[in-house]
Amino acid sequence: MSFFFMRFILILLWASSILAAPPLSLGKRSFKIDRVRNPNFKRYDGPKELLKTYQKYRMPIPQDLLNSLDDQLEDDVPSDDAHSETNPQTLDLTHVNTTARPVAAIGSVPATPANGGIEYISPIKIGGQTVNVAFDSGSADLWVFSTQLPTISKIGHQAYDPSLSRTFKPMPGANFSILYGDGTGASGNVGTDTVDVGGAAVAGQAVQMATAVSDAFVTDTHVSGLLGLAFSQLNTVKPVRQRTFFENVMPALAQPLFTVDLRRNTTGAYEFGRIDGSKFVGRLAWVPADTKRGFWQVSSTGFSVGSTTTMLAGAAQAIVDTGTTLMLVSKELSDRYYSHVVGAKRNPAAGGITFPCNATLPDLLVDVGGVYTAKVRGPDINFGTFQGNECFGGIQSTTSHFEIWGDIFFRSQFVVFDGGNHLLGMASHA
Ligand SMILES: *[C@@H]1O[C@H](CO)[C@@H](O)[C@H](O)[C@H]1NC(C)=O
Ligand SMILES: *[C@@H]1O[C@H](CO)[C@@H](O)[C@H](O)[C@H]1NC(C)=O
Ligand SMILES: *[C@@H]1O[C@H](CO)[C@@H](O)[C@H](O)[C@H]1NC(C)=O
Ligand SMILES: CC(=O)N[C@H]1CO[C@H](CO)[C@@H](O)[C@@H]1O
Repeated sequence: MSFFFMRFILILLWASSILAAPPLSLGKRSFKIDRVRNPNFKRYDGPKELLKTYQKYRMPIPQDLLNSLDDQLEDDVPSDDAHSETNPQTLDLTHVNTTARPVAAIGSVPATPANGGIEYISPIKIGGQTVNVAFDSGSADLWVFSTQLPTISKIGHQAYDPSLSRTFKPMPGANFSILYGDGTGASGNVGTDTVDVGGAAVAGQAVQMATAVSDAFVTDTHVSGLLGLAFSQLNTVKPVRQRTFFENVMPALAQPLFTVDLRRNTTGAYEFGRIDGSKFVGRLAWVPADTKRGFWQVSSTGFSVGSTTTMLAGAAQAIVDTGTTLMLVSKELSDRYYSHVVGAKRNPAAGGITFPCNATLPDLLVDVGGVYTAKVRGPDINFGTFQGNECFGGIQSTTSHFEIWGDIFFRSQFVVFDGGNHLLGMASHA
């Protein structure tokens, strides 16, 4: 039924552009994408995830981590020059393209998270073609594998073919190059097409078509692109930065927000335009998000560990990032936390904290915005086996002055990203 409806919308769109009719309005609706656990399980690679996070945010990398990853690094570390592509910029929206048009539609799309929860993937439709992408609240590019890639890079992937789309339009002279830092980068050219995310659709959305992707993306056949949910000052399209899917669809949504429901073992969801009250317990706490650097950033006043009720002071700024697996916190917090874990140590072979896999992990309570205490459940902080009986910590220390709260944090929290009011809403998962 939903599939039928979506085709109906596309045909209407096509017709309406021919007749130069006013924009189609179907009223405000909300949309949902289910996310399910991926059966293809990959060995957990904690050090690699840690490196990815440091590099995504251009943080200093500890020497022992570099040593532990010696072989991979030779191929994967991009140059400083390349890094500057993703350098957070000051707010300047004057060069952002604003001609895309949100279109209300309805439907839902099945989704498949990958690699045992290291990443979560969701299918989107571009010009009617399904592509599985990872949603990333820490970046602002929508790029996908395209048929322009060399055949060998496309094996096992869904490559978007603009020549088969009636709604595709090239954007002459535009190009992009994004490097997340771990070799998971892409570059190519740009066009626009109708992008449908579980029923929420934008006509004329900028779609960045890869003509080159890094090996790490080639080998990860679960993911054929990324959909950035941060703000467009981080977008890498040149000469004119492009607005994100969420920025474009927001005016058509019942509420100007999306919600993130990521779970360790069970199906989760991204929803656009509505808050599903059955997904969380109690009331949502609303926290102002600082978005001036293009990220969803919150402040934290402190934390506590386990059943200790006294919060320890420790002011921090944190970027809330669905595209990062681990949770990077201040060294002070990390040290305090692991002082409660018997056998936890900085493991030179891992370049991060490991502990005996049978260790009991206490909960971490972390303040958000001075108004909410998020409980990160102990068992969720075990990222998985590193070597033998040593497990890699899902919490590691930042080497920068800000923290990155990735999927380890989301496993216990239902999070609302309110783009209309620049707020984050949080509550414990139901
Ligand atoms: C702006 O976007 C529209 C469609 O969304 C596209 O046709 C146009 O080429 C873009 N303009 C620039 C300067 O990027
Ligand atoms: C990308 O576009 C910019 C601005 O139009 C241009 O200066 C640059 O040479 C282009 N890069 C490539 C690799 O085509
Ligand atoms: C964990 O396993 C080790 C070795 O098998 C054992 O010595 C230790 O007592 C166990 N610890 C816990 C908390 O079960
Ligand atoms: C039902 C199920 O898959 N449970 C798993 C949830 O994740 C933990 C940690 O990876 C496993 O130990 C459980 O078996």
